[in-house]
Amino acid sequence: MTERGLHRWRHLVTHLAIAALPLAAIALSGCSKSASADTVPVFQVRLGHYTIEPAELTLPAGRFELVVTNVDAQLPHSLVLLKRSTQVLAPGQSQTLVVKAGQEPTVGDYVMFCDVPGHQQMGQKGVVHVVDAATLPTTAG
Ligand SMILES: [Cu+2]
Repeated sequence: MTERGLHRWRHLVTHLAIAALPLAAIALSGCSKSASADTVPVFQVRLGHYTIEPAELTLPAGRFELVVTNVDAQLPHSLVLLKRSTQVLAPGQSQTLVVKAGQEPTVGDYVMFCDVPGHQQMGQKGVVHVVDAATLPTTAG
């Protein structure tokens, strides 16, 4: 590389570095922003012997994951929440329902229940309150 060529090269590198700086700043702030926004709250539901624990649940609309586990040692169970449902889970099995922005259930109160015949009548049901995520406390307690 000639002296002149080297100079042009350095000039170009400096320009690239300056041009990249604002991009890097945007990328960084974008990252930290989306990191918190992408942290989807995860809730646990345990299907017991004709029970659902907790029997009452408050969920943020449009962004939550519901980990449903059959903790009953004997019977299969499922969980139905509006149009969403797990498969029938064998004892010990679990399945995660993922609800994203714009998806049901939207804000409101719903019944969740086990869809195995007879189980809901035996009391295997609960209440879900879906609320605007902004109204939920950000920290526990
Ligand atoms: Cu059941």
